[in-house]
Order: sequence, then structure tokens, then C-alpha cells
Amino acid sequence: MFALQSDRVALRFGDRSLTHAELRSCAGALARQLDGHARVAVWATPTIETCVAVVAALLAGVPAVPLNPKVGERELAHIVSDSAPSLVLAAPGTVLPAGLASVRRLDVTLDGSDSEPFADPGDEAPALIVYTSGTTGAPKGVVLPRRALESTLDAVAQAWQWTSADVLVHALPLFHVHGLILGVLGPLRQGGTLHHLGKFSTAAVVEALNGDGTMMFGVPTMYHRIAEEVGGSPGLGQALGRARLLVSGSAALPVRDHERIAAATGQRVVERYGMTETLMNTSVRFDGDRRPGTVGVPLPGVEVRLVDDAGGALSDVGAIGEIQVRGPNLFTEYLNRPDATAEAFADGWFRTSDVGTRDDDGYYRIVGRKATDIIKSGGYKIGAGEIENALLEHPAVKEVAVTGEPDDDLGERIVAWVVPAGAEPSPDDLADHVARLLTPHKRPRLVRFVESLPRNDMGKVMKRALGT
Ligand code: MCA
Ligand code: AMP
Repeated sequence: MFALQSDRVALRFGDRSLTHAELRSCAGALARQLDGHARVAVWATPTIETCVAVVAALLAGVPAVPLNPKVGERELAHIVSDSAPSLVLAAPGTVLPAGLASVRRLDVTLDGSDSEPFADPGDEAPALIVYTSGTTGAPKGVVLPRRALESTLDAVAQAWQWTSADVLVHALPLFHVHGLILGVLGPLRQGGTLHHLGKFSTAAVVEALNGDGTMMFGVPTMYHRIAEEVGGSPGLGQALGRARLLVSGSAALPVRDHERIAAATGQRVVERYGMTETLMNTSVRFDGDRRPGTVGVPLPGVEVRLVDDAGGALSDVGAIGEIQVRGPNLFTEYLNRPDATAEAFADGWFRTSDVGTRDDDGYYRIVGRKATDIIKSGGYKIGAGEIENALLEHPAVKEVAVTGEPDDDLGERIVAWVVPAGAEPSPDDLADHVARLLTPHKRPRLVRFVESLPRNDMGKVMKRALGT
């Protein structure tokens, strides 16, 4: 999957860095300790140890499950019981939650050394299992084979003219596809460099792009924060203008933010469209027309089609339908969920639930989503059902419905419509409850108390009738 031979810096986090050869050596030594393990978890803090742990698992051919270090107790219990890791890899000194007490811990150290070859586990061998939310129920483990990782990284490298000379800058979390697969494994596969900022701030972006950074990845919330500031900050505009390529993904980049950044930097952000199950599907190419509001053309090797409600393929320019994809970039299954896996495909095509349209030059635009109970907030995919289940466990909540509302910063914000069981609980209390059980990014940003929820004759909550 990677050469990991050169003396070029592979990973830089703050003042710590590893060359490709050093990474191969310490990850190789760690990989020997994974021998005989069927699956390992990685406590995915934004640190160099997380990258070493994931590379070790890939070298050893042992599937890795990246864990959000802010994961709450209910969500962690689900992931641990569903994926059954026999080890958890963590940076030395990190305090792990009680929910991992039953899993043996292995500290990730950078001082081991190994350069012996490893057996090739094969293209279809599972490499990573990444948990993603659905409309109802607990998150599903998306099993990603090595072939999907390699093909998506090669496809975007071609589209973006990404080479070993590039230094990628980002501040994305390392437990999702965007930050981990594109953002860590991407630079490693190209033989280039990742400079991780630890935490997003425009000041950190300026410093990195004024240094040797050549590319940046971010979610629209990050670009929105840049757009808000860039007009009044020539230093930010100049730093961004110096970059070879700025890429946005995980949610739609608003046209207004795209234009504000273009006006202040002379640099048009390139949008790409992906999904945990499919990795990357389409992108505006480096040398393509960077039209705001579009996610570009299918990546090399990826087939994309639009389908109407009856399942018929739509070929007319401008027709609107569900986006379905096929190609080597796809996952193999949802872990332990053959039912959900079967439902996700139609004649071998993966049903994304995203609704899109195609321009006459083959560019796709995403215009909506079939599943109303999915919320994208800050680039995170969140199921309304899991938040509702968590809130119903709060003693002060009698009934609840969760919706997503447009939000300039987050894209969508989570709103909880609560019928209190007695006295109204404080919104902060409800937010803390969700953060403790699930994760902080799933917490409601707004709580609206109502006397009752609008229901249809079947008793189902009519979420569209909930409005301001
Ligand atoms: C807040 N915090 C709390 C609570 N409230 N902790 C415990 N209990 C609470 N009640 C903590 C948070 O954990 C966080 O800590 C800090 O306070 C601020 O939280 P929040 O307001 O949620 O963060 P933010 O500043 O709004 O974050 C914006 C962000 C973030 C940085 C843009 O949303 C982000 O990193 N998004 C990236 C998501 C992503 O990578 N998605 C890709 C999915 P602390 O400050 O310490 O963190 S993959 C995908 O979608 C596909 C494949 C694709 O196409 O890419
Ligand atoms: P996730 O499950 O977190 O991998 O999120 C995948 C979803 O993010 C897709 O199904 C889309 O709805 C959304 N998404 C990703 N990239 C884009 C984009 N560039 N524009 C609009 N939506 C996007």
C-alpha cells in the first residue's frame, strides 16, 4: 500500500515528525506485536501515535477500528461489542474510558525498529472498519478493503495532480474517512507529507501555508470560518493564495463561502463528493472548471448513475434522481449486518441516498438527500434516531423528535423538540446527556420545548410539521 522508504518527512504533528523510513521502522515493530489478532481498535487522538498504529495494522494485515476519543459510553459499548477488538492501541499516558477496560491495551511507541517484509494480505482483506450513523439505530461498521483504500487514493491523486512533493495541511479528526484515509493514508501513499494542525484555527492554517504546506483539506465549516475572516485578514488571504490546492468535502460548500474565498485569495476551492461506504466518488479536477456548487466528475474507475423512484436509470441532462455508484472504491459490507448490506445495494450499485443532477458537461450537483433523518453537522453524519433514543433515556424527557436546521457555520444544527415529563430540563443538561452517551458532536445545539409532537393517524411524528 505504501513504499515508506524515503527520508522525506511523512508525518508532522507540532514539533514531532517521522520520515517515511522511520515510520516504516517503528510501525513495523508495532505490527509484529499484532500477530495473531483478528481485529484491533485504535484510540484515534489527533497524534502521530494514531498514524503509527493504523500503519502498523495495515502492515500486519489486521483490520483496525478507529475510535473517536470523545466517544460516549453507549456508543463505545456498541462499537466494542459489535467489532470485538482484542487489543486497543493508544498513545502512552492516554487515559482510556471504563468501556475499554475489557480490551487489552498496547501502547504505541515510536522507538521500535523493523524492516523485514510482511506477507501481502490481498486486495480484498479488510483494512479498516469505520463506524457511520444511519437513520435509525446504532452506527454501522463499514468494512473497507485494501483495494478500496488504494483505488480511491490513486484516483484522487490523479484528479488533483497530488505527488510526493506535496505537503498536505489539515486539522481533521482521525477516526473518519476524510481525516484518516484521505488525510493520513493519502500523503503516505503519494510519498509526500502530512502536516496535522492538531486543532483547527485560521492562525494555524496561516502558519502552515506560509511554511511548506502546498495543499489543504477541510470540511465546509472550516472554510466557512475562513470565509468569515478572510475579507478582513490580508495575511490569511495571502497564505491561502499561496497553496497549490484547497479541497473541501464531507458536506456541501455554500456558494457564498466559495466566492468569498475566491475573491480574497484568487484561489477557487475544489469540491469532492464521498461517503464512508464508497470513499471518493466525484471531484472537480485540478485542471477542471472549478464551478461553485458542483462536486465535479466521476473519479477514474468510479461509475455514477442517477435513478428515479422506480429504480430506472435517468440519462437526461438536468434530471434529478438518487445518486448510485459502482467501482473498486466501495466497501464490502456492514459488519455483522447482512440485512443492511443487502438493502444498501440495487443490482450491484450502492444507493447513496443523496439526490443529484448532472450538467451537460458531466459535472454532478448534489441537490438533496432522500433520508430526512440524517443530519450533517460540521461534516459529521448524525442519525436523528440515535439522538432521540438517547434523549428518551433522560428522566425529564417524555417525548422527543430530532431534526436538522440550516446553520451558517455547521451546515445543519441539531434541534431537539422535547415534550418534558414534568419541569423543563435545562438545554445544557440534555446536551451533556447526549455528549456523555453518544459523542459531543451529536449533542443538540438547540432545544425547543413543545406540549406535544405533531403525529399522523399512524402515530408517527410528522417532522416536516415541526417548524419555527
Ligand atoms: C462541547 N464539547 C463538549 C460538550 N460541548 N464536550 C462534552 N460535553 C459537551 N456538552 C467539546 C467538543 O468535544 C469540542 O472539544 C469542543 O467542546 C467544541 O465542540 P464543537 O462545538 O462541537 O466543535 P466545533 O468547534 O463546532 O467543531 C467544528 C469542527 C468539527 C472543527 C469543524 O465539526 C470537525 O472537526 N468536523 C470534521 C468532521 C469530519 O471529519 N467529517 C468527515 C466524516 P475539542 O475542542 O477539544 O474538540 S467522513 C465523510 O464525511 C465522507 C467520507 C467525506 O466525504 O469526507
Ligand atoms: P459520511 O457518511 O460521513 O461519510 O458522509 C457522507 C455524506 O456526506 C454523503 O452521502 C453526502 O451526503 C455528504 N457529502 C460528502 N461530500 C459532499 C459534498 N462535497 N457536497 C455535498 N455533500 C457531501
